[in-house]
Amino acid sequence: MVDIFKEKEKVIDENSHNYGLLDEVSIKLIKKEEREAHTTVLQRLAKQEPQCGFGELGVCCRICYMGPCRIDVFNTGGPQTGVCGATADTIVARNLLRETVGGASSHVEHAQEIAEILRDVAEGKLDNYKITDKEKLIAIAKNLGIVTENKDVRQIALEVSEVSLNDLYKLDKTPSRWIKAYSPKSSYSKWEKLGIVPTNIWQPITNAMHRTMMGNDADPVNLMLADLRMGLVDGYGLTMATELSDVLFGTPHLVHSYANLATIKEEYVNIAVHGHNPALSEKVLEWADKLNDQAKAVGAKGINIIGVCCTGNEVLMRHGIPLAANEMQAELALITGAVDAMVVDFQCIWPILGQVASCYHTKLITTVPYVKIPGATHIEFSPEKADDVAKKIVEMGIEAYQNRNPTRIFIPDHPEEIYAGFSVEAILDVLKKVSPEDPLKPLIDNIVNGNIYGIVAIVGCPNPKTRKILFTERMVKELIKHNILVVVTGCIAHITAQAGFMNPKKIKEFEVGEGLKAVLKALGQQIGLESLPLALHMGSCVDNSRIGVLLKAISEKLNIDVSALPVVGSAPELITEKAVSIGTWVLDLGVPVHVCPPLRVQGGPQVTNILTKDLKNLTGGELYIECSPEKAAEGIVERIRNKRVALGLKA
Ligand code: BF8
Ligand code: SF4
Repeated sequence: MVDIFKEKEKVIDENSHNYGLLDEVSIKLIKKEEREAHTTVLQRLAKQEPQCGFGELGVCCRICYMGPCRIDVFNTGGPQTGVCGATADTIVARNLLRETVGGASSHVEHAQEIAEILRDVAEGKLDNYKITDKEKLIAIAKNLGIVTENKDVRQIALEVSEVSLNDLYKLDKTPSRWIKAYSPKSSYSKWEKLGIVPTNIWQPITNAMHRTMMGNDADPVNLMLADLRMGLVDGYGLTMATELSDVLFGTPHLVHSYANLATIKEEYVNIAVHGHNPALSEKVLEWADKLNDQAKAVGAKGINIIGVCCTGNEVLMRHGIPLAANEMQAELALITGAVDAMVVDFQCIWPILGQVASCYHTKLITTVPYVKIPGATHIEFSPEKADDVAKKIVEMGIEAYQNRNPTRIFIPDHPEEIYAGFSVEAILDVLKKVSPEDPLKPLIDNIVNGNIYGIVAIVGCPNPKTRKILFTERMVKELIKHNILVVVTGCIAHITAQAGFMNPKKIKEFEVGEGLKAVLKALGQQIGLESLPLALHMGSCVDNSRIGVLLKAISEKLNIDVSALPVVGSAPELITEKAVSIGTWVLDLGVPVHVCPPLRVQGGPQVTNILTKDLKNLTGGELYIECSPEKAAEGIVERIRNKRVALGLKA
């Protein structure tokens, strides 16, 4: 059950590297890292293997000091309960809920920071940020039930920020306005029946930590309801963060750019932005522009900003900044020897970056008071100080550029061309060219006639375990053969960008179903491309909310449940608790969710049953665990086929 990645493994080299199917450039950089930094992700992974089977199955508990305890799920005469009497299912459910809390907390705190900036801008306390997309602000206000007539933009922004912050922290028990406004009606009524609609964010989070302490909730079903509620808290965070970021920094529209580490430019000062909060990266971009001449004065051709992980997605979507590296490639970016500064905020910043940066001239700069990394320079960011901080960061990059060691530079060739920026608004703009009055119609018609067999949202992370078998690339290749429209976010967007799925010119290199090919071509030509890309980049991980907005629109237009739509979510290379909480929200919405590596629930038969079977009758969601890319694609297509049959569509 646990040993899932055996199939394609190659021999492990003398430095504990199992390169699997990784490409030559990555292997070259990893070897360089071994020589120059004496650590690599593959080595660190190999040293952990075999990883703890109890942990993988979710039956290890260290919640109290009578433990740690673990359950013998194979019934070989070992313990069937922990010291306190907790069963495998209780332990699994408690662990899962705590994981989901970790992810949801990340997203709601992200949302809160953006909402506070909006409030301060509206109150006139911050003049270094502005309301960029007024139209979107008004649309959000209307969604939230705020009257907009005869009010100026600032007043509307203030009311939106107040509703948002109040929604997060209010004490009364009225339902959250954001959740109500942004959730598909059919899903919402199911949540009401289950009694899982949150009224704020702090209470479910506090309660989850409380109830999972030793000696509290031991009922797996009750715990799973709390888990589903936590998924809604997460969805809240995602949606608020994305919508309000669009107001402040602009709603994404079609952009042309490049992907992979070849976007690092030797003759330029290279500054990498890494993390999640556009409040920081937007300012770094601004100052890179202002200080370009300063970079020229020290002999560089200018400043080149490159994007890493989700911040990379944010600045790509809004400004066309190159998508250089996913989370796992962040250290490889440093290994090129040509990144002069890497500035980070929160989430997905591996601690190893401090150690690796110290082997080069690179300045690693942390900016968030609760995210400090040994070996990094800390310059505290706050929206009030944003300009000073961003200026200082760019200046540090320019200074570091002068300390490069030219003998240590290796930058790969051939950046991959990409088109991105597919917010819901951008997708609708394309569709409006075909059907101005009813933009969803062409999309729905093509789903009905089978040109588009279904939609699969592929989201989440680049796990070294699954990178070695190129899980995402292989799965996408199978899906597009079956006329599946693929939308992507997060680090999966980096992976698909690097693999050529966002380059319309490369469509001919893949085996693509005829229906899908025709639709992408027809729509792409409406906006001057030879085709839309095979993978539509919808943004960062918080931008998964854009997929939620689209699902709501389709389901309400057709007046059918989200769970009936031929749509599946997949996190094929899951790493973080955030991916778990996003997946939980998608299950809440009523959409099947494929994952690999397996969610750590398989040691709890009751919990596994709830997620893989019972949920279908509750929200319509279904957890699907499969760790062969081809089989996963098959299972996903089968689920879509079943939904089509149930709708009476061509199977
Ligand atoms: O939030 S995809 S590794 S960077 S968790 Fe992290 Fe996963 Fe990347 Fe963005 Ni999302
Ligand atoms: Fe063991 Fe129970 Fe304590 Fe967990 S809570 S460590 S199962 S005694």
